[in-house]
Order: sequence, then structure tokens, then C-alpha cells
Amino acid sequence: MNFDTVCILGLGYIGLPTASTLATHGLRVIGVDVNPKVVATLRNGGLHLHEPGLRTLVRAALQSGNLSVSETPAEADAFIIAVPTPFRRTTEDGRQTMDDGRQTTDDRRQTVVGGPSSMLNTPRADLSYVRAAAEAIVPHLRRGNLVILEATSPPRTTVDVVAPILERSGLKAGADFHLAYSPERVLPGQILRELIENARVIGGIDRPSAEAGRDLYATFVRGEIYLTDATTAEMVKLMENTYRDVNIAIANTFARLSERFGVDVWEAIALANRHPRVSILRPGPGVGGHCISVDPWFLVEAAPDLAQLIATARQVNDTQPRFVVELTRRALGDLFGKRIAVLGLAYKPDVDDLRESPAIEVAHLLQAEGALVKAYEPYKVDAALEGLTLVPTLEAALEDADALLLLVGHRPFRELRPSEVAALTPARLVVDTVNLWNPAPWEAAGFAVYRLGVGGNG
Ligand code: SAJ
Repeated sequence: MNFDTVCILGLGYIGLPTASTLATHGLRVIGVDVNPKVVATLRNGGLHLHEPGLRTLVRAALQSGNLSVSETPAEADAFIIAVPTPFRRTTEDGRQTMDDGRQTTDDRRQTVVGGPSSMLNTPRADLSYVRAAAEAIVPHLRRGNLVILEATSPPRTTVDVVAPILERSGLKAGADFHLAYSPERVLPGQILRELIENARVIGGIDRPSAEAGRDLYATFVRGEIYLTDATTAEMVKLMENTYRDVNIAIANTFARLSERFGVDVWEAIALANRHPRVSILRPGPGVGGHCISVDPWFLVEAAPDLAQLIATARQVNDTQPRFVVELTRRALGDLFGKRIAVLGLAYKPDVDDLRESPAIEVAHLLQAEGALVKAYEPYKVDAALEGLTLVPTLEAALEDADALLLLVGHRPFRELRPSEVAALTPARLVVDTVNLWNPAPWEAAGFAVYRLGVGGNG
């Protein structure tokens, strides 16, 4: 199948790079976002999100004349839905909260898969953006079109949710238009390269739909393209991220066990990983980002009776910030009134993304215990976060600190020299939750060193 025009709904971390890449590969692309600010920013040559190389790519796409941005979709040969699928918790009194625990102002309960929750506190996928995007396509859908869902979704969403909405056009999925699911699998921080080089899975509601999807992605994907059915493709995406989450949960559990048994988990993991069939991931302050901390819930929600292991792993990773707070309490004796320099707020090293970041939760929990937190995030020096004091420089975080708490293994932190740090702060205690720092030079510079997962510490 040949494509001249593609309409992409959702200009976020996936939609915008995909739209720009298709445009620079010669297709005419209409990028759609319902947020007028996003559209205005892009039209004025700005960018509303940070990803290495994206500014240059978007500029090239716009300058080529192939990419235009709009608040509403238009007729096209293919439509790609790349909107978010957040999740929400239901509290015991029936309130809906956002994934960060804030109460939602709009009650989207009717849009939550399966209707009102019977499983209290189990986060549920909010498909309202997916539904709205599919509805927006309906007036523009023509015979022979291809529609692709990229948003991470619970199993069967393409077949049970998206197809019926699109069929309101009077056209039949499969018979009149192609419909497929293709998950994005790019790593934040490396999106532009991985979008092109990663293997791609395309699941059609029938074989011709999968083949049409392959023809579209083949315009820019250099990795292998594998065809399957839509529900398998949905499962593949959820399984990948769940696999990683469960493996991080076992690493975090090993850290907890090691502290109890007087073992250094980092040494134990390094030695265990010498086994040819063992590859244990890294413990840390918890699992963040908008994918791995979210996607496993889609499986728990869809089949709670079968997914206990997955739910338990989520609970381990979700309680890891609390575990870090307890470690900090042990290091400091008491948290009340203690000045703590929190180093790093991003959800992982060397990105500026704060979404679902466990570091932010640690900072809030410390404050709830009466600690006085100053947080420094080198990749987001001008950010403002409700309820947290963010300082723009390392010096400002350190100047009156009682302790340093390292939560993210950013490169600038790796390069710190303990003797220089000692001159900037009265603190003589560091808590390293990511095993970034070799304790010896810190101890030589006068610091007591506590590390996550190290029994007896120091
Ligand atoms: N983390 C650990 N220990 C580890 C590895 C990670 O605690 O050993 C933590 C990180 O600090 C972070 C979280 O897990 O808080 C997730 O980070 P990540 O680098 O593992 O993954 P993401 O969320 O940035 O991207 C993932 C990727 N999926 C997999 O690696 C299976 C990416 O390929 C997906 O495209 C992306 O989710 C997504 O969008 O779904």
C-alpha cells in the first residue's frame, strides 16, 4: 500500500518524533494535538518537550513543508493514534486520583475500562484520550484508510474499543479500512535513534491490516518488522515493561534482604551476574517514568486473578521510596528538622523527565517526617514543583545541609569530587541509593557513607 498523507493524533514524546520522522522521509504529515498551546508553540518554532535531537528534527520537518500542525484531524491515507493512556486509582471512599496520588478534578469514571472499580486501589487505565482520538477520526475516515493505535493499552483495546468507535463511520473494520496496533518501544533519551533502529511489532485485526501497517512503518524503520494480530501486539508491549518491572522488584527485594543479612547487595549482584544465565537489574529508590510504573497495572486490571505476581512486584517498587526514607532515618538518627540535600529528581539518570519519579516521592515523604529538603535537579534547574524547594545550583543545596541524599545517578553527580564537596557543605554524611559513588574517597574526605542495600552500612 502507498501512503501520501498521514495524520498523527497526539504530539507528545512519541507522536511528535514519529510525525517529524515521517515528514523528513517525504510523507505529508498532519500533526494533531488537542492542546492549543502545543500547536501554537510548534507553529512558532518552539518545542514543548525535551528529547535530544528533537528540536533539529522538528525544525527540518516543518521547513520541508511536509509537516503541518493542527488542533483537528483532516482526511489522510493513514491515521496514527499516539495519545497517552494514564491510569487512575480509586480510593476507599470512591474518589478517583491521578497516578501521582492527587485527586482528579474531573471524574472520568465513565471512561475507565470496565466502569466503576470493584477492586479498590487498583489503578485502572483511562482510555478517554484513545476514545476521543478515535471519535475525532470518524468524520474523516474513508474506504481503504489505515488506522494504527500506538498508545499502550489493555489487551483487546484495538478490537473491543477502537474498532466499534471507528465503525460509527458506517465503514467496517477489515472489510472497508485497515486497523492495526503497533507499540512504540523507544527509550526516553534515545527516542530518535530507537524509533528508526528498533524492531517493530505490528498487529493487524487481519493480515491485510498488518501488511498495510508494515508498508507505512517501512518508510522509516530500519529494524526488523514483525507482523502478528492486534491483541498479541498489545500483550507484547505490556509483557516487555512488566518483565522489566518484575525484575527490578526482585533487585529491590534483594537489596532489602541484603540489608537485613549484613550483605552488600551490589557485590552480591555482581557476583551472581557472573553466572551465564543470570542478569539481575539494579536496585534503586523505586521505579518511575510513565511506562514501567504504569503498564503492569493494565494486566493486573484486566485479570487480577491471574496477575498476583505482577501486582506484588508493583507494590515492592511502589514502596521502595518509603524504604529509602527508612534508610535515611537510620543514617541520620532522626529526620525531624534535619536539612537534607536531595540530589536528583528525574525518574532515571540523564533525562529531565520528572513523571512518576520515585525521587520526588522520597522528597515529599522526608518532608512529611519533618525534614527540611532542598532538592537539586541538574537537568531541570528552572522547574517549580508544588510543595518542594528546588534550588538552581548544587552549591545552594549543599550550603547548610546535614546530609546528602543521592537519588539519581546523573553524570554530573558521578563526576563530583568528594574533597570539593566537603568544602561546600557542613554535612559529613551521604546516603547513596544508586551505588554511584565509591565509598572510599568519600570516607577519606570525612563523610560517613550509607548505601542502599548494604547491611551494616559503611
Ligand atoms: N530502574 C531501576 N533499576 C534498573 C533499571 C531501571 O530501578 O536496573 C528504574 C529507572 O531508574 C526508572 C525505571 O526503572 O525509574 C524505568 O526506567 P527504564 O530505563 O527501565 O525504562 P523507561 O521507562 O525509560 O523505558 C521503558 C523501556 N522498556 C523496556 O526497557 C522494557 C522502553 O524500551 C519503552 O519504550 C518505554 O519503557 C515505554 O515507553 O514503554
